[in-house]
Amino acid sequence: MAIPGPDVVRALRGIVGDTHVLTEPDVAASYLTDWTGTWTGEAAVVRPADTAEVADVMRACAAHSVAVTPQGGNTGLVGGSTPTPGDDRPWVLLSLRRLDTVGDVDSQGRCVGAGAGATLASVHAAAAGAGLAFGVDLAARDSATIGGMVATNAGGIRMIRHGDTRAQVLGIEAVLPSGDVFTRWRPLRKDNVGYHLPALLAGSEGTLAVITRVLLRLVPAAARTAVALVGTVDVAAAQRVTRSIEASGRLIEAAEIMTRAGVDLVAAAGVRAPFDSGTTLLVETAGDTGDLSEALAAAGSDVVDAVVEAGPAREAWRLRESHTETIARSSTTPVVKLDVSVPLDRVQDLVDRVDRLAAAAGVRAVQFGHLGDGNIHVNLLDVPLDDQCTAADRVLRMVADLGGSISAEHGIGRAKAASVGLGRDDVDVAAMRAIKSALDPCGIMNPGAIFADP
Ligand code: FAD
Ligand code: 2HG
Ligand code: ZN
Repeated sequence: MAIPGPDVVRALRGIVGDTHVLTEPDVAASYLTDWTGTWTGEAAVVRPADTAEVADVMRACAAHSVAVTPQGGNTGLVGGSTPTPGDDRPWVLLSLRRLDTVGDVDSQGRCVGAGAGATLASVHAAAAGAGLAFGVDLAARDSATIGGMVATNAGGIRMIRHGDTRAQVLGIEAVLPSGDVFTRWRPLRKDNVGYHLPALLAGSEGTLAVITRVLLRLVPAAARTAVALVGTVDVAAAQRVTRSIEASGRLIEAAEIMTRAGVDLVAAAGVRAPFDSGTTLLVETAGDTGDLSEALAAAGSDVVDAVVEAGPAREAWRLRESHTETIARSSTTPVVKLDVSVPLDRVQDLVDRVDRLAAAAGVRAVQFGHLGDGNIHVNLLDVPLDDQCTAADRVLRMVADLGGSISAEHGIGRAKAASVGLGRDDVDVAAMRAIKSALDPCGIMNPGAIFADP
Protein backbone atom coordinates (compact mmCIF):
# COMPACT_ATOMS: atom_id res chain seq x y z
CA MET A 1 0.00 0.00 0.00
CA ALA A 2 2.34 2.87 1.25
CA ILE A 3 1.28 5.07 -1.67
CA PRO A 4 -2.21 6.33 -0.75
CA GLY A 5 -5.12 5.12 -2.88
CA PRO A 6 -6.19 6.84 -6.13
CA ASP A 7 -8.88 8.99 -4.47
CA VAL A 8 -6.39 10.46 -2.00
CA VAL A 9 -3.74 10.98 -4.70
CA ARG A 10 -6.38 12.79 -6.81
CA ALA A 11 -7.28 15.02 -3.83
CA LEU A 12 -3.60 15.81 -3.20
CA ARG A 13 -3.07 16.65 -6.89
CA GLY A 14 -6.06 18.96 -6.67
CA ILE A 15 -4.31 20.84 -3.85
CA VAL A 16 -0.67 21.13 -5.04
CA GLY A 17 -0.97 20.44 -8.77
CA ASP A 18 -0.21 17.26 -10.74
CA THR A 19 3.54 17.84 -11.05
CA HIS A 20 4.00 18.17 -7.30
CA VAL A 21 2.70 14.73 -6.34
CA LEU A 22 5.34 12.12 -7.17
CA THR A 23 4.32 8.48 -7.14
CA GLU A 24 6.78 6.96 -9.62
CA PRO A 25 9.53 5.23 -7.59
CA ASP A 26 12.45 6.48 -9.71
CA VAL A 27 11.22 10.10 -9.60
CA ALA A 28 10.54 9.95 -5.86
CA ALA A 29 13.69 7.98 -4.98
CA SER A 30 15.90 10.84 -3.78
CA TYR A 31 13.26 11.87 -1.24
CA LEU A 32 12.65 8.36 0.06
CA THR A 33 16.20 7.37 1.08
CA ASP A 34 17.95 9.31 3.82
CA TRP A 35 21.43 10.93 3.68
CA THR A 36 23.16 7.89 5.22
CA GLY A 37 21.61 5.59 2.63
CA THR A 38 20.43 3.22 5.38
CA TRP A 39 16.77 4.25 5.60
CA THR A 40 14.37 3.84 2.67
CA GLY A 41 10.59 3.98 2.88
CA GLU A 42 7.64 4.16 0.53
CA ALA A 43 5.27 7.08 0.12
CA ALA A 44 3.78 9.56 -2.31
CA VAL A 45 5.96 12.67 -2.34
CA VAL A 46 3.89 15.86 -2.04
CA ARG A 47 5.44 19.30 -2.59
CA PRO A 48 3.20 22.15 -1.44
CA ALA A 49 4.00 25.75 -2.37
CA ASP A 50 2.79 27.59 0.74
CA THR A 51 1.22 27.31 4.17
CA ALA A 52 -2.34 27.18 2.80
CA GLU A 53 -1.45 24.17 0.66
CA VAL A 54 0.28 22.48 3.61
CA ALA A 55 -2.90 22.97 5.66
CA ASP A 56 -5.10 21.47 2.90
CA VAL A 57 -2.72 18.52 2.50
CA MET A 58 -2.82 17.88 6.26
CA ARG A 59 -6.64 18.00 6.27
CA ALA A 60 -6.75 15.46 3.43
CA CYS A 61 -4.22 13.19 5.18
CA ALA A 62 -6.07 13.40 8.51
CA ALA A 63 -9.40 12.59 6.82
CA HIS A 64 -7.93 9.44 5.25
CA SER A 65 -5.57 8.41 8.10
CA VAL A 66 -2.51 8.90 5.92
CA ALA A 67 0.83 9.06 7.75
CA VAL A 68 2.94 12.16 7.04
CA THR A 69 6.71 12.60 7.26
CA PRO A 70 7.74 16.26 6.83
CA GLN A 71 11.05 16.68 5.04
CA GLY A 72 13.40 19.60 4.42
CA GLY A 73 16.88 19.05 3.00
CA ASN A 74 16.95 15.33 3.91
CA THR A 75 20.35 15.76 5.57
CA GLY A 76 19.22 14.32 8.91
CA LEU A 77 21.49 11.53 10.19
CA VAL A 78 19.07 9.47 12.32
CA GLY A 79 16.53 8.15 9.81
CA GLY A 80 13.82 10.65 10.80
CA SER A 81 13.22 12.29 7.44
CA THR A 82 11.97 9.28 5.45
CA PRO A 83 9.03 6.89 6.08
CA THR A 84 9.48 3.77 8.20
CA PRO A 85 10.93 0.97 6.04
CA GLY A 86 8.49 -1.89 5.46
CA ASP A 87 5.52 -0.03 6.96
CA ASP A 88 2.73 -0.42 4.41
CA ARG A 89 0.18 2.06 5.75
CA PRO A 90 -0.65 4.92 3.28
CA TRP A 91 2.06 7.53 3.64
CA VAL A 92 2.90 11.02 2.36
CA LEU A 93 6.43 12.40 2.29
CA LEU A 94 5.73 16.12 2.65
CA SER A 95 8.62 18.10 1.14
CA LEU A 96 8.77 21.68 2.42
CA ARG A 97 11.55 22.76 0.07
CA ARG A 98 9.32 25.03 -2.03
CA LEU A 99 8.62 27.19 1.05
CA ASP A 100 12.02 28.79 0.63
CA THR A 101 11.37 32.52 0.96
CA VAL A 102 13.67 34.54 3.22
CA GLY A 103 12.10 37.85 4.24
CA ASP A 104 13.73 41.22 4.75
CA VAL A 105 16.07 41.44 7.73
CA ASP A 106 14.74 43.61 10.56
CA SER A 107 18.02 45.30 11.52
CA GLN A 108 16.56 47.13 14.49
CA GLY A 109 14.77 44.08 15.89
CA ARG A 110 17.69 41.82 14.81
CA CYS A 111 15.53 39.11 13.28
CA VAL A 112 14.45 37.61 9.97
CA GLY A 113 11.51 35.46 8.90
CA ALA A 114 12.29 32.40 6.78
CA GLY A 115 10.16 29.75 5.11
CA ALA A 116 10.68 26.20 6.37
CA GLY A 117 12.35 25.25 3.09
CA ALA A 118 14.91 28.09 3.08
CA THR A 119 18.42 26.67 3.32
CA LEU A 120 20.70 27.59 6.18
CA ALA A 121 23.09 29.13 3.63
CA SER A 122 20.35 31.44 2.32
CA VAL A 123 19.64 32.68 5.86
CA HIS A 124 23.35 33.27 6.46
CA ALA A 125 23.50 35.28 3.23
CA ALA A 126 20.47 37.40 4.16
CA ALA A 127 21.87 38.11 7.63
CA ALA A 128 25.33 38.97 6.27
CA GLY A 129 23.72 41.37 3.78
CA ALA A 130 22.46 43.36 6.76
CA GLY A 131 25.76 43.20 8.65
CA LEU A 132 24.42 40.58 11.05
CA ALA A 133 24.77 36.81 11.46
CA PHE A 134 22.60 33.80 12.20
CA GLY A 135 24.05 32.04 15.24
CA VAL A 136 23.81 28.42 14.05
CA ASP A 137 26.08 26.88 11.43
CA LEU A 138 26.85 23.38 10.21
CA ALA A 139 28.56 21.68 7.28
CA ALA A 140 25.30 20.74 5.52
CA ARG A 141 24.42 24.45 5.23
CA ASP A 142 23.72 24.35 1.48
CA SER A 143 21.00 21.69 1.84
CA ALA A 144 19.75 21.71 5.44
CA THR A 145 16.59 23.80 5.78
CA ILE A 146 15.38 26.07 8.56
CA GLY A 147 12.32 23.85 9.11
CA GLY A 148 14.53 20.77 9.47
CA MET A 149 16.96 22.57 11.72
CA VAL A 150 14.22 23.69 14.07
CA ALA A 151 12.58 20.25 13.93
CA THR A 152 15.88 18.59 14.96
CA ASN A 153 16.99 21.47 17.20
CA ALA A 154 20.31 21.35 15.35
CA GLY A 155 23.46 22.26 17.29
CA GLY A 156 26.48 22.68 15.03
CA ILE A 157 29.78 24.48 15.21
CA ARG A 158 28.68 27.77 16.82
CA MET A 159 26.61 26.32 19.63
CA ILE A 160 29.28 27.07 22.21
CA ARG A 161 28.78 30.77 21.36
CA HIS A 162 25.10 31.25 20.51
CA GLY A 163 23.25 28.14 21.73
CA ASP A 164 21.18 25.65 19.76
CA THR A 165 18.56 26.31 17.07
CA ARG A 166 15.78 26.43 19.67
CA ALA A 167 17.51 29.43 21.24
CA GLN A 168 17.24 31.32 17.93
CA VAL A 169 13.48 30.85 17.51
CA LEU A 170 11.52 34.02 18.29
CA GLY A 171 8.36 32.98 16.49
CA ILE A 172 6.91 30.13 14.49
CA GLU A 173 4.10 29.22 12.13
CA ALA A 174 3.14 25.55 11.99
CA VAL A 175 0.32 23.43 10.64
CA LEU A 176 -1.17 21.02 13.17
CA PRO A 177 -2.19 17.52 12.06
CA SER A 178 -5.81 18.76 11.96
CA GLY A 179 -4.86 21.35 9.31
CA ASP A 180 -5.23 24.24 11.76
CA VAL A 181 -2.49 26.86 11.45
CA PHE A 182 -0.70 27.84 14.65
CA THR A 183 1.08 31.23 14.58
CA ARG A 184 3.27 33.07 17.12
CA TRP A 185 5.05 35.76 15.25
CA ARG A 186 6.28 38.65 17.37
CA PRO A 187 9.90 39.80 17.47
CA LEU A 188 9.91 39.96 21.28
CA ARG A 189 12.88 38.90 23.36
CA LYS A 190 10.66 38.54 26.43
CA ASP A 191 7.17 37.00 26.13
CA ASN A 192 6.03 34.69 28.92
CA VAL A 193 2.39 34.07 28.09
CA GLY A 194 1.88 30.43 29.00
CA TYR A 195 3.64 27.43 27.50
CA HIS A 196 6.42 28.05 24.99
CA LEU A 197 4.98 26.09 22.08
CA PRO A 198 7.65 27.21 19.57
CA ALA A 199 10.29 25.74 21.91
CA LEU A 200 8.27 22.52 22.09
CA LEU A 201 8.22 22.22 18.30
CA ALA A 202 12.01 22.66 18.28
CA GLY A 203 13.32 19.11 18.48
CA SER A 204 9.93 17.51 17.77
CA GLU A 205 11.31 15.81 14.62
CA GLY A 206 8.12 16.06 12.60
CA THR A 207 6.08 14.15 15.20
CA LEU A 208 3.83 17.02 16.35
CA ALA A 209 3.26 19.51 13.51
CA VAL A 210 4.59 20.77 10.19
CA ILE A 211 6.72 23.89 10.63
CA THR A 212 6.06 26.29 7.75
CA ARG A 213 7.82 29.56 8.76
CA VAL A 214 10.22 30.62 11.50
CA LEU A 215 11.10 34.04 12.91
CA LEU A 216 14.80 33.81 13.69
CA ARG A 217 16.93 35.82 16.09
CA LEU A 218 20.06 37.34 14.52
CA VAL A 219 23.29 38.28 16.29
CA PRO A 220 26.06 40.80 15.62
CA ALA A 221 28.58 39.45 13.10
CA ALA A 222 31.81 38.33 14.76
CA ALA A 223 34.61 40.88 14.44
CA ARG A 224 38.31 40.16 13.87
CA THR A 225 38.12 36.38 13.83
CA ALA A 226 41.14 34.10 13.87
CA VAL A 227 41.38 30.33 13.59
CA ALA A 228 44.04 28.06 15.05
CA LEU A 229 44.66 24.41 14.40
CA VAL A 230 46.37 23.12 17.52
CA GLY A 231 48.03 19.75 17.92
CA THR A 232 47.78 18.28 21.42
CA VAL A 233 48.60 14.90 22.92
CA ASP A 234 45.02 14.22 23.88
CA VAL A 235 41.53 15.65 24.34
CA ALA A 236 42.09 16.78 27.91
CA ALA A 237 45.05 18.92 26.77
CA ALA A 238 42.88 20.43 24.02
CA GLN A 239 40.32 21.38 26.66
CA ARG A 240 43.02 23.11 28.72
CA VAL A 241 44.18 25.02 25.62
CA THR A 242 40.62 26.20 24.97
CA ARG A 243 40.28 27.43 28.56
CA SER A 244 43.61 29.20 28.32
CA ILE A 245 42.50 31.06 25.15
CA GLU A 246 39.26 32.01 26.87
CA ALA A 247 41.22 33.36 29.81
CA SER A 248 43.05 35.72 27.39
CA GLY A 249 39.78 37.60 26.90
CA ARG A 250 38.93 36.33 23.42
CA LEU A 251 35.46 35.07 22.60
CA ILE A 252 35.45 31.43 21.58
CA GLU A 253 33.34 31.15 18.42
CA ALA A 254 34.00 27.44 17.92
CA ALA A 255 36.04 24.70 19.60
CA GLU A 256 36.12 21.52 17.54
CA ILE A 257 38.07 18.35 18.17
CA MET A 258 39.44 15.79 15.70
CA THR A 259 41.20 12.63 16.73
CA ARG A 260 44.02 11.16 14.71
CA ALA A 261 41.99 8.47 12.93
CA GLY A 262 39.69 11.08 11.37
CA VAL A 263 42.45 13.52 10.39
CA ASP A 264 44.41 10.69 8.75
CA LEU A 265 41.31 9.56 6.82
CA VAL A 266 40.50 13.07 5.59
CA ALA A 267 44.16 13.74 4.73
CA ALA A 268 44.29 10.51 2.70
CA ALA A 269 41.27 11.82 0.80
CA GLY A 270 43.30 14.91 -0.20
CA VAL A 271 42.62 17.56 2.45
CA ARG A 272 45.85 19.02 3.78
CA ALA A 273 46.62 18.39 7.49
CA PRO A 274 49.38 20.75 8.71
CA PHE A 275 50.93 18.37 11.25
CA ASP A 276 50.67 14.89 12.79
CA SER A 277 49.39 14.83 16.33
CA GLY A 278 47.32 12.66 18.61
CA THR A 279 44.51 15.19 18.65
CA THR A 280 43.78 18.29 16.60
CA LEU A 281 41.83 21.19 18.07
CA LEU A 282 40.24 23.76 15.75
CA VAL A 283 39.52 26.89 17.68
CA GLU A 284 37.95 30.03 16.22
CA THR A 285 38.02 33.24 18.22
CA ALA A 286 36.71 36.77 17.88
CA GLY A 287 37.74 40.03 19.46
CA ASP A 288 40.68 42.38 19.42
CA THR A 289 42.86 41.12 22.23
CA GLY A 290 46.16 40.67 20.46
CA ASP A 291 47.70 37.89 18.47
CA LEU A 292 46.11 34.47 18.98
CA SER A 293 49.62 32.94 18.92
CA GLU A 294 50.36 34.77 22.19
CA ALA A 295 47.31 33.19 23.81
CA LEU A 296 48.50 29.80 22.59
CA ALA A 297 51.96 30.42 24.01
CA ALA A 298 50.34 30.92 27.39
CA ALA A 299 48.97 27.37 27.15
CA GLY A 300 52.56 26.11 27.46
CA SER A 301 53.44 22.48 26.78
CA ASP A 302 49.81 21.52 26.10
CA VAL A 303 50.36 22.99 22.61
CA VAL A 304 52.49 20.54 20.63
CA ASP A 305 51.94 22.17 17.21
CA ALA A 306 49.93 25.17 16.04
CA VAL A 307 49.00 27.01 12.89
CA VAL A 308 47.16 30.33 13.21
CA GLU A 309 45.19 31.97 10.39
CA ALA A 310 43.34 35.27 10.35
CA GLY A 311 39.89 35.47 8.77
CA PRO A 312 37.68 32.56 7.71
CA ALA A 313 40.54 29.99 7.40
CA ARG A 314 38.79 27.81 4.85
CA GLU A 315 41.47 25.05 4.77
CA ALA A 316 41.31 24.52 8.52
CA TRP A 317 37.53 24.27 8.38
CA ARG A 318 37.70 21.96 5.35
CA LEU A 319 39.76 19.52 7.44
CA ARG A 320 37.00 19.47 10.05
CA GLU A 321 33.98 19.62 7.76
CA SER A 322 35.16 16.87 5.40
CA HIS A 323 34.83 14.25 8.13
CA THR A 324 31.21 13.15 7.60
CA GLU A 325 31.40 12.60 3.85
CA THR A 326 34.87 11.01 3.97
CA ILE A 327 33.80 8.60 6.71
CA ALA A 328 30.68 7.64 4.70
CA ARG A 329 32.88 6.77 1.70
CA SER A 330 35.49 4.87 3.74
CA SER A 331 33.52 2.17 5.52
CA THR A 332 32.93 -1.25 4.00
CA THR A 333 29.57 -1.48 5.84
CA PRO A 334 27.06 1.25 6.78
CA VAL A 335 28.70 3.51 9.38
CA VAL A 336 27.42 3.11 12.94
CA LYS A 337 26.87 6.81 13.69
CA LEU A 338 26.38 7.85 17.30
CA ASP A 339 26.07 11.47 18.36
CA VAL A 340 26.59 11.70 22.09
CA SER A 341 27.50 14.16 24.81
CA VAL A 342 29.07 13.71 28.23
CA PRO A 343 29.99 16.10 31.03
CA LEU A 344 33.10 18.06 30.03
CA ASP A 345 35.31 16.26 32.55
CA ARG A 346 34.35 12.86 31.06
CA VAL A 347 35.15 13.54 27.37
CA GLN A 348 38.66 12.07 27.52
CA ASP A 349 37.32 9.02 29.32
CA LEU A 350 34.64 8.51 26.65
CA VAL A 351 37.09 8.80 23.77
CA ASP A 352 39.50 6.33 25.42
CA ARG A 353 36.74 3.84 26.21
CA VAL A 354 35.37 3.94 22.65
CA ASP A 355 38.87 3.40 21.23
CA ARG A 356 39.34 0.39 23.50
CA LEU A 357 35.93 -1.02 22.58
CA ALA A 358 36.64 -0.61 18.85
CA ALA A 359 40.10 -2.22 19.16
CA ALA A 360 38.64 -5.19 21.03
CA ALA A 361 35.95 -5.61 18.35
CA GLY A 362 38.44 -5.23 15.48
CA VAL A 363 36.62 -2.24 13.94
CA ARG A 364 37.73 1.35 13.23
CA ALA A 365 36.53 4.24 15.41
CA VAL A 366 36.57 7.83 14.16
CA GLN A 367 35.73 10.32 16.88
CA PHE A 368 35.37 14.06 16.41
CA GLY A 369 32.95 16.82 17.29
CA HIS A 370 32.07 19.89 19.23
CA LEU A 371 34.53 19.83 22.13
CA GLY A 372 33.14 22.95 23.78
CA ASP A 373 29.76 21.26 24.18
CA GLY A 374 31.12 17.85 25.28
CA ASN A 375 29.56 16.50 22.05
CA ILE A 376 31.51 13.69 20.41
CA HIS A 377 30.48 12.08 17.11
CA VAL A 378 31.36 8.41 17.47
CA ASN A 379 31.59 6.78 14.06
CA LEU A 380 32.30 3.06 13.92
CA LEU A 381 33.47 1.81 10.52
CA ASP A 382 33.56 -1.70 9.04
CA VAL A 383 31.21 -3.12 11.69
CA PRO A 384 29.68 -6.34 10.28
CA LEU A 385 25.94 -5.93 9.67
CA ASP A 386 24.99 -8.55 12.28
CA ASP A 387 27.01 -6.74 14.97
CA GLN A 388 25.81 -3.19 14.34
CA CYS A 389 22.97 -3.09 16.89
CA THR A 390 25.15 -4.57 19.62
CA ALA A 391 28.01 -2.14 18.88
CA ALA A 392 25.66 0.86 19.01
CA ASP A 393 24.02 -0.37 22.19
CA ARG A 394 27.38 -0.86 23.93
CA VAL A 395 28.47 2.70 23.16
CA LEU A 396 25.14 4.21 24.20
CA ARG A 397 25.18 2.29 27.51
CA MET A 398 28.74 3.48 28.11
CA VAL A 399 27.57 7.06 27.51
CA ALA A 400 24.64 6.61 29.88
CA ASP A 401 27.08 5.27 32.52
CA LEU A 402 29.20 8.40 32.09
CA GLY A 403 26.14 10.57 32.79
CA GLY A 404 25.84 11.64 29.16
CA SER A 405 23.16 11.93 26.49
CA ILE A 406 22.54 9.33 23.77
CA SER A 407 21.59 12.13 21.36
CA ALA A 408 23.43 15.43 21.66
CA GLU A 409 22.23 17.24 18.53
CA HIS A 410 21.03 14.96 15.71
CA GLY A 411 17.83 13.81 17.44
CA ILE A 412 16.38 10.33 17.86
CA GLY A 413 14.63 9.68 14.53
CA ARG A 414 14.16 5.99 13.87
CA ALA A 415 17.82 5.06 14.40
CA LYS A 416 17.77 5.69 18.17
CA ALA A 417 14.06 5.20 18.91
CA ALA A 418 14.65 1.87 20.66
CA SER A 419 17.20 3.53 22.96
CA VAL A 420 15.10 6.43 24.27
CA GLY A 421 14.88 4.64 27.64
CA LEU A 422 18.64 5.13 28.06
CA GLY A 423 18.11 8.89 27.96
CA ARG A 424 14.74 9.46 29.65
CA ASP A 425 12.90 7.72 32.49
CA ASP A 426 9.40 6.20 32.22
CA VAL A 427 7.59 9.23 33.65
CA ASP A 428 9.41 11.51 31.23
CA VAL A 429 8.57 9.31 28.22
CA ALA A 430 4.92 9.09 29.34
CA ALA A 431 4.72 12.90 29.52
CA MET A 432 6.17 13.19 26.01
CA ARG A 433 3.69 10.61 24.72
CA ALA A 434 0.82 12.53 26.34
CA ILE A 435 1.88 15.67 24.46
CA LYS A 436 2.12 13.68 21.23
CA SER A 437 -1.39 12.22 21.72
CA ALA A 438 -2.87 15.63 22.52
CA LEU A 439 -1.51 17.30 19.38
CA ASP A 440 -1.64 14.29 17.09
CA PRO A 441 -4.56 12.16 18.37
CA CYS A 442 -4.66 9.94 15.25
CA GLY A 443 -0.90 9.34 15.29
CA ILE A 444 -0.31 10.41 11.69
CA MET A 445 2.75 12.61 12.28
CA ASN A 446 5.95 10.78 11.39
CA PRO A 447 5.09 7.45 13.06
CA GLY A 448 8.15 5.50 14.18
CA ALA A 449 10.26 8.60 14.83
CA ILE A 450 11.28 9.24 18.48
CA PHE A 451 8.82 6.60 19.76
CA ALA A 452 9.47 3.04 18.58
CA ASP A 453 5.84 2.12 18.04
CA PRO A 454 4.84 -1.01 16.20
P1 FAD B 1 15.56 16.70 7.24
O1 FAD B 1 16.69 15.76 7.21
O2 FAD B 1 14.75 16.82 6.02
O3 FAD B 1 14.59 16.28 8.45
C1 FAD B 1 15.10 16.05 9.74
C2 FAD B 1 13.92 15.85 10.73
O4 FAD B 1 13.14 17.03 10.81
C3 FAD B 1 12.94 14.75 10.30
O5 FAD B 1 12.44 14.12 11.46
C4 FAD B 1 11.83 15.51 9.61
O6 FAD B 1 10.58 14.85 9.66
C5 FAD B 1 11.79 16.81 10.40
N1 FAD B 1 11.41 17.98 9.60
C6 FAD B 1 12.06 18.50 8.53
N2 FAD B 1 11.44 19.62 8.10
C7 FAD B 1 10.37 19.79 8.92
C8 FAD B 1 9.33 20.76 8.97
N3 FAD B 1 9.27 21.79 8.13
N4 FAD B 1 8.37 20.63 9.93
C9 FAD B 1 8.42 19.59 10.83
N5 FAD B 1 9.37 18.65 10.80
C10 FAD B 1 10.33 18.75 9.87
N6 FAD B 1 23.35 18.40 12.68
C11 FAD B 1 23.71 19.11 13.76
O7 FAD B 1 22.91 19.25 14.70
N7 FAD B 1 24.96 19.67 13.86
C12 FAD B 1 25.88 19.55 12.88
O8 FAD B 1 26.98 20.05 13.00
C13 FAD B 1 25.51 18.83 11.71
N8 FAD B 1 26.38 18.70 10.68
C14 FAD B 1 26.02 17.96 9.59
C15 FAD B 1 26.96 17.80 8.56
C16 FAD B 1 26.64 17.02 7.45
C17 FAD B 1 27.66 16.87 6.34
C18 FAD B 1 25.37 16.40 7.36
C19 FAD B 1 24.99 15.56 6.17
C20 FAD B 1 24.44 16.54 8.39
C21 FAD B 1 24.76 17.32 9.50
N9 FAD B 1 23.85 17.50 10.56
C22 FAD B 1 24.21 18.24 11.65
C23 FAD B 1 22.53 16.86 10.51
C24 FAD B 1 21.47 17.66 9.74
O9 FAD B 1 22.04 18.54 8.81
C25 FAD B 1 20.58 18.44 10.70
O10 FAD B 1 19.86 17.53 11.49
C26 FAD B 1 19.61 19.38 10.01
O11 FAD B 1 18.97 20.14 11.00
C27 FAD B 1 18.54 18.67 9.20
O12 FAD B 1 17.88 19.61 8.35
P2 FAD B 1 17.09 19.10 7.07
O13 FAD B 1 16.36 20.26 6.46
O14 FAD B 1 17.97 18.36 6.16
O15 FAD B 1 16.02 18.12 7.74
C1 2HG C 1 29.22 17.38 12.37
O1 2HG C 1 29.43 17.92 13.46
C2 2HG C 1 27.92 16.67 12.15
O2 2HG C 1 30.03 17.46 11.44
C3 2HG C 1 28.02 15.27 11.58
O3 2HG C 1 27.11 16.72 13.29
C4 2HG C 1 28.61 14.28 12.55
O4 2HG C 1 29.11 12.71 10.80
C5 2HG C 1 28.91 12.88 12.00
O5 2HG C 1 28.97 11.94 12.80
ZN1 ZN D 1 27.97 17.81 14.92
